[in-house]
Amino acid sequence: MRVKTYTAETTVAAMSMVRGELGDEAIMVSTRTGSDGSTCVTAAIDPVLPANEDIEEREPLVFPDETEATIRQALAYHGVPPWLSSRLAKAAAAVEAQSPKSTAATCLGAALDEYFSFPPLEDDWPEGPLLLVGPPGSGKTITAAKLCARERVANRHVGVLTADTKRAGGGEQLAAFTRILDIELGTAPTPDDLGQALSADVLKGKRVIIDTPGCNPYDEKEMDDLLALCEAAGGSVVLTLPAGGDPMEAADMARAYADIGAKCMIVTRMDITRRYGGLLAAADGAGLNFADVSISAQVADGLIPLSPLALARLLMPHTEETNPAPQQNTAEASP
Ligand SMILES: Nc1nc2c(ncn2[C@@H]2O[C@H](COP(=O)(O)OP(=O)(O)OP(=O)(O)O)[C@@H](O)[C@H]2O)c(=O)[nH]1
Ligand SMILES: [Mg+2]
Repeated sequence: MRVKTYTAETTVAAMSMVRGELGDEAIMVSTRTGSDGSTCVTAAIDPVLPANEDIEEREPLVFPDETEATIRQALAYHGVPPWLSSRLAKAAAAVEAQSPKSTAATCLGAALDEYFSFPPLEDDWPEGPLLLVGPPGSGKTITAAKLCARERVANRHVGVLTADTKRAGGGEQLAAFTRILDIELGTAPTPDDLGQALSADVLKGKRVIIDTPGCNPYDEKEMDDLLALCEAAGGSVVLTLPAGGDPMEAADMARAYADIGAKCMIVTRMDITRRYGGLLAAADGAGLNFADVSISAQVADGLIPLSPLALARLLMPHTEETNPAPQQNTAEASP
């Protein structure tokens, strides 16, 4: 995205500079009055959109209200794609219009709640076994161990299987945790094995978690094999996706997993990420619900549910709660 700040004596003159250089497609990011009374307008334009992106929401240049501008600016920092940022900021501004005393984070929280779903996995356990899928190293095995630990602590019956015999030590990594939790780990590398394991009496009435091998989402054969495992399990497919990373890449990956049945995602590595545009782009692009998030590599730290307000607070500048309308003049300002 190309972001530029224009300074002129009047707002009209600054807007005219924006239009002259960036055109009518430019999106307002922020406005501020300089110490000398001049007007600084920060505007952004994204280059050529990929052919498959939804462009219906591109709007002509308008002055958003303060909350809308603040939220757009915060979302630009996180790399949220402009069309999504625009929708969220407008929805947040509409919330503010109804309750003007709300902070920008509260308004954004309400907008996120409108656009996304946040069912917490523990309370909203899906039908059938839960398969954890995702690109290599995305946190499937640690997440499986965390889910097992949570079920154990809650005194629920839990079963666990691994289909990951592809990578040396793949099963052993999970076995190290299940031994401590005193849960038997079954191995089911093929769809047939998985079908048989799941029909065994020992798993009846249990919440069953299945760890799968890391798959390249762009490799047709690997994804076909993973789809066969998902079909054999007949359960719910949950994507584990690390936060951070390029938002468009995250959206492409998420779509590939949605194509094999993923309906929700557990976002991992929230603790080592500062920019969250990728997780919004993934949920938006693939129509995924947010389940829990992982904020540590330690199994004992578990998973935590994500609420729209918590996500909004992560997205907004930390000064926002005490100073509801910070005005910064570049989209690169840190939150
Ligand atoms: N900091 C941090 N590290 C994490 C988190 N989740 C997973 N990790 C680390 O990420 C690495 C990969 O995690 P795994 O659970 O092995 O990932 P995987 O998806 O099972 O990997 P493959 O089976 O090889 O595809 C490990 O070093 C984990 O400790 C997290 O939330 N925060
Ligand atoms: Mg693994």
